[in-house]
Amino acid sequence: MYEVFYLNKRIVIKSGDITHEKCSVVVNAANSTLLGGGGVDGAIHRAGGVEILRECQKIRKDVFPDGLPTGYAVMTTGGNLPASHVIHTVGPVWKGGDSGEPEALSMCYFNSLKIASDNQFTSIAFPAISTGVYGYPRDKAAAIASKTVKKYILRKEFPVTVIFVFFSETDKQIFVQHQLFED
Ligand code: AR6
Repeated sequence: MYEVFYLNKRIVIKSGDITHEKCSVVVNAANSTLLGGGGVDGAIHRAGGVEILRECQKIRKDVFPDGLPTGYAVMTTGGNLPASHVIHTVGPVWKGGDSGEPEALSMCYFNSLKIASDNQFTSIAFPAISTGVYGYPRDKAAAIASKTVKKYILRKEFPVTVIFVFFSETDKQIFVQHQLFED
């Protein structure tokens, strides 16, 4: 289906399977164990292979023995994915919106973008973090994601392109209706 662009085409909105995305780095909506799960996490580990899991296990052992906190992000190889790397971030579980969920979700995007710019990656693809099993309402998540990404990339040269990959056309449309890139 057709793609939607914002901010001089530095933002691309599309639907599809993020594991097929040919970009520098894809973001994984992980859980704090970093050891895999369902949804996009399961798909990334399946498509990327065991090398990703091995690096996640090493990060757990060496840096985050108690698990990766919500809002944090870490990077591994992309294994067999077209993307060379994966950034794993832990989104907030939706509890009604008054438990710091917006700030935590914004941190996921900010910390992932920071890793991408520190590594001078040209392109990064995000799934709709927290909007699956973790229950974050898609309209509210769209506002947070777009505001955070816009603010970041207008100040930075890298990543040049930020791709939002939605699993369905409907999810893409909800995002487009609630994004704040043009504000
Ligand atoms: N490509 C793009 N988007 C996808 C794909 C895919 N292959 N698969 C699912 N989505 P979720 P969360 C969308 O549940 O809410 C896992 O078990 C999906 O439609 O994957 O952050 C983890 O291990 C939804 O919009 O992540 C954690 O335990 C979005 O990705 C927990 O789920 C996120 O849905 C994290 O929950």
